Amino acid sequence: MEPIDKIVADAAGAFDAAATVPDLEQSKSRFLGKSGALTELLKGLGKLSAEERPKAGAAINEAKTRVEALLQARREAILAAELDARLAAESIDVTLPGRRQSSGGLHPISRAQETIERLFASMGFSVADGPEIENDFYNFTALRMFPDHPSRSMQDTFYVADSDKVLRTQTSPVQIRYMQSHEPPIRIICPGRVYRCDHDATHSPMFHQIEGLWVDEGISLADLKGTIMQFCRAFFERDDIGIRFRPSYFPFVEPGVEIDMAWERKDGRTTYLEVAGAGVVHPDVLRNGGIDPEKYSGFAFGMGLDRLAMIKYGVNDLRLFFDNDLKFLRQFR
Ligand code: 2NL
Repeated sequence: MEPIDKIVADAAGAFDAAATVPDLEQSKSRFLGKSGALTELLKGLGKLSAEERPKAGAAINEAKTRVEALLQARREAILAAELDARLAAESIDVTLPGRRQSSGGLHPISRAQETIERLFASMGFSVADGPEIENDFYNFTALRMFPDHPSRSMQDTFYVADSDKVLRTQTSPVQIRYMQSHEPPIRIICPGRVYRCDHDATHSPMFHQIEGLWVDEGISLADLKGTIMQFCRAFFERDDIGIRFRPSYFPFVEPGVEIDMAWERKDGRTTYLEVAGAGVVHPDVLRNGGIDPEKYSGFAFGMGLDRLAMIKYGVNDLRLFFDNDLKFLRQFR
């Protein structure tokens, strides 16, 4: 091999061995730099004879062109390889599903409560609320549940130690407070959390109640029946629902009733579901609320919100509402 061809071959080998552009520039100077192999050859031209010189010069220039072409080819190859590596490392799979911001939703109990508030609002009822930690007077005494009254032992109450405070066992205390601070006509519903020492498939120590109260001149059980019927038809979204009263006892009403809702099943038979306890407000309870029972009368009712939600949404175990299992809760979004 001619020395000049050896230089070109050496350059090709050196360039191929360079892994990065800086490495490549280092190798370049060995061949094309100030004291590079080809530059040295050019410097030697002067020692040649006049007739040898053009041929040798042309050969050196041709070698220089080849080395420069090799250098450029290798430079492009290195840059292309670096780009490929980056593209592979930083690639984005545009076919992957996006990461969505998941949206929350109302708990089914809250949804049922809002629906009920809206329905009663359309019948002229306001929403009232009050403390969940009550004192003995508002939770029991004002409602004619005296210290030795069986009603107090009927419900196992959470008492706050060394005080007359209890976790309210129903939302009636809100209604007593409301009567004390408002003149009739009074038309309110009181939704909220209530507490009793009870825990099984159908009882939770915390549950939700909605009580209602309508006090005005001449209010009777007929108004109660119409109100509850309207409510049930709107809430359960069917107009074939009937209402049945059964006599019952609650110390805060006289007379007292249990209200059953009747509806046609698919097989044509009528089923009854208990939806509320209710009655005509006892005169002493009106008095405790600062209202004259000679002038005014009223009805009151109490419904279990959790139970109404179970019936409406077809839920068969009360505890599902309180387990906070997202698979269950997402069905109601
Ligand atoms: C039930 C029974 C009832 C009431 C609640 C009430 C409130 C006042 C005066 C009179 Cl301030 N009554 N509330 C009346 C009868 C029944 O609830 O079984 N609820 C789930």
